[in-house]
Parts: sequence; C-alpha cells; structure tokens
Amino acid sequence: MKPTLPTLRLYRNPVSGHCHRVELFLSLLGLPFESIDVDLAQKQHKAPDFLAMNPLGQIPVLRDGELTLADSNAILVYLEARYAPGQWLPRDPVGAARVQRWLS
Ligand SMILES: N[C@@H](CCC(=O)N[C@@H](CS)C(=O)NCC(=O)O)C(=O)O
Repeated sequence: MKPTLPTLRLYRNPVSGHCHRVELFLSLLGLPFESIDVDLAQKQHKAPDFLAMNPLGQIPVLRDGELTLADSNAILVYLEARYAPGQWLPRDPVGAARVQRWLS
C-alpha cells in the first residue's frame, strides 16, 4: 500500500551514488518522499543527531514513520518488501542470491 502522505524522509547528498540508487527506486515505486540534504563537507553526518540515526555516520538513511534504516541495500530490500512485495525481488533461492550479489 502506498502512503498518501509524504511520510518517507531520505537523508541524502546529491553527489552520493548510494543515495541515488535509493532515490531512483523510490521514483520507480512512485513513492512520495522528502529529501533532507546532509552536508558532508560540514560533517553533518558525524553530528550526534545524525549518528543517533546511523552510528556508522553514513548516508543514505531512510525514515518511514517510526522506522529508521541505514544502508542503501537494506533500504532497497525494505522498500520492495514493504511497498511492492514480489514485484522486484525474486523469492527463489538462486534469484534472491543473484540480486543480492548485484546489489553488493
Ligand atoms: N554500505 C553503505 C555505504 C554508504 C556510503 O558509503 N555513503 C557515503 C556517501 S556515498 C558516506 O556517507 N560517506 C561518508 C563517510 O563514510 O564518512 C550503503 O550502501 O549505504
């Protein structure tokens, strides 16, 4: 089920490929989301409030309601399972493994 309100918030930076893959998938799924730019030069990703979301101090981070999730691969897997189950990721062992290999 797609949310009617922009509850999805993506902490990102426009030059980040890891963020781009999440933004691309959000767009492919037609999910509205709010982008929050994280200024890497200003070390915003190492500030305490950001480290509370991702102790590794890296973007992207996705917030979906009460959920806070870091890592682009994890976010892609979550978005597919939550909003488009069975449409992008195969569930058979070999197919699932091949997708994970590609993502990695
Ligand atoms: N495995 C992570 C890697 C994320 C990552 O490397 N993000 C970079 C930007 S593209 C970052 O935040 N670098 C800042 C740092 O590591 O201090 C993912 O897939 O999301």
